[in-house]
Amino acid sequence: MVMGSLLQHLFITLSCLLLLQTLETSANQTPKSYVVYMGSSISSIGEFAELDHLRLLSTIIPSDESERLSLTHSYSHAFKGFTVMLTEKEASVLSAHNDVISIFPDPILQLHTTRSWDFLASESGTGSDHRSPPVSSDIIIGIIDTGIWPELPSFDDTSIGKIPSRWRGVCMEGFDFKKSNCNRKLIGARYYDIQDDWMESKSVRNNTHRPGPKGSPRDTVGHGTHTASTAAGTAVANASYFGLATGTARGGSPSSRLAIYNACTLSGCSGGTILKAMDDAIRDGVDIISISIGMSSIFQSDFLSDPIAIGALHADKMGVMVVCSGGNDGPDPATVVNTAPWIFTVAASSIDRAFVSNVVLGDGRVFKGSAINFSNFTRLKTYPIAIGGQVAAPSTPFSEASNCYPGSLDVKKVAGKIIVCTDTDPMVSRRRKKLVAEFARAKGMILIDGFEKDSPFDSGTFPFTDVRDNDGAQILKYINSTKNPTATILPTVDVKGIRPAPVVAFFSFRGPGGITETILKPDITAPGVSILAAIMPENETGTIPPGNKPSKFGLRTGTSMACPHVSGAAAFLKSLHPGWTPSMIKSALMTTATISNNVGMPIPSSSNAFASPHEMGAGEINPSRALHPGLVYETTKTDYLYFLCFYGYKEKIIQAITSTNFSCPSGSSEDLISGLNYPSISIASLNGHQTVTRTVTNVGPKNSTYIAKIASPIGLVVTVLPEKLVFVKGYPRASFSVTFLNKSATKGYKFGSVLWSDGLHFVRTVFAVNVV
Ligand SMILES: *[C@@H]1O[C@H](CO)[C@@H](O)[C@H](O)[C@H]1NC(C)=O
Ligand SMILES: *[C@@H]1O[C@H](CO)[C@@H](O)[C@H](O)[C@H]1NC(C)=O
Ligand SMILES: *[C@@H]1O[C@H](CO)[C@@H](O)[C@H](O)[C@H]1NC(C)=O
Ligand SMILES: *[C@@H]1O[C@H](CO)[C@@H](O)[C@H](O)[C@H]1NC(C)=O
Ligand SMILES: *[C@@H]1O[C@H](CO)[C@@H](O)[C@H](O)[C@H]1NC(C)=O
Ligand SMILES: *[C@@H]1O[C@H](CO)[C@@H](O)[C@H](O)[C@H]1NC(C)=O
Ligand SMILES: *[C@@H]1O[C@H](CO)[C@@H](O)[C@H](O)[C@H]1NC(C)=O
Ligand SMILES: *[C@@H]1O[C@H](CO)[C@@H](O)[C@H](O)[C@H]1NC(C)=O
Ligand SMILES: CC(=O)N[C@H]1CO[C@H](CO)[C@@H](O)[C@@H]1O
Repeated sequence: MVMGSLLQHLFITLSCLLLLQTLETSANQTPKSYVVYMGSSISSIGEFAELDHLRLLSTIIPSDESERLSLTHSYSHAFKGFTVMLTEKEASVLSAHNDVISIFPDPILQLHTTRSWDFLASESGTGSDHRSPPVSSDIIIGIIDTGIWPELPSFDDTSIGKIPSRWRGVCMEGFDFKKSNCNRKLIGARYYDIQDDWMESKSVRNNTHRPGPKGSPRDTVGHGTHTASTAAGTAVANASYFGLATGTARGGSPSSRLAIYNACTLSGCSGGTILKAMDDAIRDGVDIISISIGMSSIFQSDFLSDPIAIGALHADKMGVMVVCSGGNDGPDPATVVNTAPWIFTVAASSIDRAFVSNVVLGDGRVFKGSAINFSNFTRLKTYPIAIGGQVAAPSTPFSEASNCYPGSLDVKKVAGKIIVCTDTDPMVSRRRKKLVAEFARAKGMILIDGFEKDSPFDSGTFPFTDVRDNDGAQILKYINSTKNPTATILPTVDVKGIRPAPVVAFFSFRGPGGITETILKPDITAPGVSILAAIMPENETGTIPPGNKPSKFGLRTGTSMACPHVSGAAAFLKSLHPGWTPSMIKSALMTTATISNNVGMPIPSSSNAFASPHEMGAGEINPSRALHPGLVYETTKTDYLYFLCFYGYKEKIIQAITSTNFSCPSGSSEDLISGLNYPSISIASLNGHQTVTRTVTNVGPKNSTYIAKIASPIGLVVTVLPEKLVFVKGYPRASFSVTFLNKSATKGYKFGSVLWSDGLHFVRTVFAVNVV
């Protein structure tokens, strides 16, 4: 009814716009999906906003294409805007409209599991005992991901209390998903049904083709179930992946509630849909939003054309914390995504567990390999072994066959042998190499020094292992030295207590930020290699050891797995400090992060003996220490608005974002961002000297005195003023300045820290200074 009268109204409006129509019809362009962002939402009445949006749209879409007057999404709770199909020309016309802050093509965002979709292994958690009190908590974590498999024991609600009365969300029914699938743990579930339309990028949206048969909160990918259980899964004893990584599996905050927003498919997520899920989650009443998804590091856009950054800005404004993974495009510098200062950006590290699958040669020598396989080989029987190049298909170069490229192996020569492949070309993933070997009927495969060696590859029942370069050389030498070389690959065993750990993972993105270097990114590191958590039970043949049922737990790797560790830790802090704002929680986790590993040395990365803050941010999360940080940095809403001013957005735009008459300070420039009250410091270009100020809030004992200790890099003089902060009752805040002076530094980034301590608390503020 409403639509009918609206369309009539639109018709009248449109007849007045004859000129514009003619212009538009002549533009023979294919409409595609655009996100239109219009700033803060004043009214929270959704349908009115939608009508407003349609009215606006009717001014630019020609009347003979009125079927295109249809919004894919309308945002109205935390912010205003919509997603719609437009031609490039229409988008350009709309961008000039007064109410429009930004308009950008709906980007494709990626799930942040490892590039090759390897299924990996290990134990969740950080080894600390912070999760011990199993109290029921009312903290709600919103997971924007691929949905949920609700029947798993990780989502059992037996020991959990009533649903918090402030919860305003819903449990949507869908394909194979009933209201009864929600419970006191899984308190909400929504799904968004536009993906198919969007993925096929249909030129005209077909409105009769509404929710597809698969529209459901149910996870058909596995990613969302894993991240949700990592953040807040109920403790499950005796969890394992077919006997590997056995232990109690539990989320970072097992007592918290989960609200599920299924916004993605295996091939990715529409930015407009992520934004819709964020708008819903904020309205529903979540405390924390966890997003293990992001744009490509190659095609990053500015903060107001990035759906996650837009949604997170408004979330923060409403007191909702947003935690994101920073991507898996490491180890190249400046590959971090989700870098806005109001986002908590998480890097990934290994834990102290490895999966060992050894190679035994015919001459009895044993070489250590890394992989997860459920092979039925034993030490007693060996198989012929050959280098890929020795079993090459006709007219295939030796090097291609040695890399086990698709189509490079000769089935007749391969069948029954274990094949040794090298990995000098990262473009062909080990998953594909394994398929190539398997297809050629190899008995097994040994990969020498795989690029993805950080994370053990799950080859299912196919015997596979990844060996280091020097061991690989020995194996090759053995093959050359014998007429009938043989070998076997032993089934995987897991080894605990691996040292050193953690290590910042090879795949984990690196800083500095590509959009601005004035905020240090990543913020923090958490476990992301071979994490054991709930998975959707998979039936694929070749992945399940014979005689087993599909596993309820699985091993996954990526910054996707690190992000929910931090979301869970934040929920844990919030449950014990309900009054803390998102920035206080973030500060507490950052300034108390661990920087040494399990052998008492600085945490390394896959590439360096000491991981730099561009690799690990403030360090590895330590939730129990974060409970009592002593001092915290409160980054205020005004700090974030100043950030937008300094970054270069016009005052008018910032006023529209906030619906206030906010004014930017005079003399805005990007380097001033370094002076905002962030829990770390980044100076994008130090030319001589620069001073930044910070203000800390005492959340520890009322009367405390803190003394500064500075760790300066060589060539820089770093001074803190005052060097002593005295807090008394009633005066919980104190400010200080940090001055960086180039004395004899070489060009490039230098790192260090300012450590405030009262003898009980250690508040570490890490800095990165680029000397130019
Ligand atoms: C819309 O989709 C439905 C179902 O796929 C189809 O039957 C119908 O013909 C389509 N309509 C248009 C206008 O394409
Ligand atoms: C866990 O497994 C062990 C050995 O298989 C068994 O003894 C124990 O009872 C199990 N515990 C639970 C809680 O199922
Ligand atoms: C191992 O399993 C394969 C098929 O999965 C089977 O063909 C083979 O005979 C088994 N080998 C042993 C030693 O059990
Ligand atoms: C093995 O022999 C081949 C040729 O016979 C040679 O090209 C290769 O370098 C040798 N590899 C090793 C590791 O000795
Ligand atoms: C797995 O396969 C079994 C038997 O083929 C079937 O009963 C079960 O429903 C399947 N499970 C899933 C999750 O597809
Ligand atoms: C800003 O708006 C507030 C009320 O919203 C008003 O009191 C104040 O005078 C305005 N300030 C300016 C500079 O316009
Ligand atoms: C804290 O300091 C204030 C002012 O110096 C003093 O009056 C008060 O007794 C002190 N409290 C404690 C617990 O030391
Ligand atoms: C730092 O200062 C020293 C001494 O003034 C100077 O020699 C050096 O070139 C400066 N470093 C850079 C990178 O400009
Ligand atoms: C982890 C795992 O399931 N390993 C198995 C590999 O295969 C051998 C032989 O079949 C089993 O004994 C292991 O349990």
